[in-house]
Amino acid sequence: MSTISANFGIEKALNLLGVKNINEGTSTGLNNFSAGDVLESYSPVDGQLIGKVATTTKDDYEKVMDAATKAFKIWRLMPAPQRGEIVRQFGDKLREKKEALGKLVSYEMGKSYQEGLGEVREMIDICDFAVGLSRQLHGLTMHSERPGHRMYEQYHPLGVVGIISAFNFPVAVWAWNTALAWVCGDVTVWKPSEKTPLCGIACQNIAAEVFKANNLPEGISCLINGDSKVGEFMTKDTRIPLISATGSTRMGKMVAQEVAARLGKSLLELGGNNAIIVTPDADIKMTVIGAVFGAVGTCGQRCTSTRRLIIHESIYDKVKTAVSDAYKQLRIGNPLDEKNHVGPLIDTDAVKMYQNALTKVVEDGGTVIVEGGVLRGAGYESGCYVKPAIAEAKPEFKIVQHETFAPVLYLLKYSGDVDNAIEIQNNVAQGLSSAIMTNNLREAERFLSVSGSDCGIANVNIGTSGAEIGGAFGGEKETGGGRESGSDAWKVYMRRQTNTINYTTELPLAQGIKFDL
Ligand code: UN1
Repeated sequence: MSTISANFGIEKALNLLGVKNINEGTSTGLNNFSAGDVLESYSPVDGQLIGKVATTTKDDYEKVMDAATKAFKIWRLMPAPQRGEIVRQFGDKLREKKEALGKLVSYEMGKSYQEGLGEVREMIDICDFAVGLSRQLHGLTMHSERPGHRMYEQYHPLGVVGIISAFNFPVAVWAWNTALAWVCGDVTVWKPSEKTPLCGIACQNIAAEVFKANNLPEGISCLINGDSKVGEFMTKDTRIPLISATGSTRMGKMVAQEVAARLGKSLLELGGNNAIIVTPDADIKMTVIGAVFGAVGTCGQRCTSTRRLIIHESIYDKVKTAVSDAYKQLRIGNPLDEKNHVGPLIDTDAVKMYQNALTKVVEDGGTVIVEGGVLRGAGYESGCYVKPAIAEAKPEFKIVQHETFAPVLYLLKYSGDVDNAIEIQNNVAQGLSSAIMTNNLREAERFLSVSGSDCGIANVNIGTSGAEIGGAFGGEKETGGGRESGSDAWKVYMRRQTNTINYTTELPLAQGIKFDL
């Protein structure tokens, strides 16, 4: 183990989470099935091998599905508020292990420890939300057109829900899905990103502990590991009525096609190309905080990261200077060290994509105003640390239209009124998150109106990232159209049934049809 892991308590955290010394490729988390190929998890923080995890073979997968389908038959019979009680216990376990899990997230994925803790907090929040929800899985009642008839709808669980999640939120996005799915009566099979398999095992261990303590089958929460081939076991599997997938638009298109081909449902949360509009009435100080956290938080690897600042020409130079000055304060380095703001990118492939974006924006005619570059030397041995960069660009540049998962912020200028900025903002393929900074009520309302932002999330005087769990999370267009987390997102995890009950001795037909025998 490296000094970093020793100094920052990583070994202790790995121990506490049961993910230390699993280096023989033994565990898929559920029942130690036979070992397939081995996934190696290297930390982008210090380049060290943290652990090895066995990938799931087709045979393993069948065993997992067997455990999941059997568990569903038990779980669905438990009253929803009792399922809520299990989720409450799970939330309590997360509270106990918050620091350790936050640390593992930071070490395996590279986000700052503060953001790692924030991610675990997001898991706890969704558990709390789900506990309340477990008493509110309600349908409507409606009046029947026939006398002596009653009509209502109810929601039943779907069955096995497949979850495919990305490296950037290696634990929270799983929890958004599982906490809701579990209270809804579903069981879950999760394929975490192959870049963060230990986070997956740590979560599985916590869930397994709770299910065991309650004499419930571990199959309620299953884990599989591997790349897209393992994901395909699920997308092609007719036993899985819903696949919830988070990741790139490219991945989402493949998942959507495979699931649709068997008429399954998919819940997709894909790429974003999120912008903040800065109008002449913006509070510049707030703009700077929102924009900088949005662009460099999680090293620009949130699907909600701020990629574009659309600034009115009258304040363009002022905002440009203020944001560029703020970048000078950024400390880049080991994310476990709380004095640093920005950690590494996930791997060296991500570094190449970052470099490519900076080359492309210049080729397209843009100007880099805050220089990027890969950091080398002591503390940066993993080769994954980069300098957050800013470039002046034009909205139509190909690279600006593209989501680069890295800390590259494009400054775009608009003139005239706010509708022009909204048009620039909407004129991309993605539609996840958006924001406007303004103290002008008319501009804010126009941004939120029917001809305003076309994104799933539209904020006023807040950046694009950092959504709370209480709202539905997701977006339109190439973002995939799915909604996870709060509001009524739970409905996608259930099947709706309309029930009509006749309590008379006659059998009148609907629509007044006569059918006398
Ligand atoms: C993601 O990047 O996939 O709104 C999720 C946010 C976080 C979730 C991001 N609460 O930035």
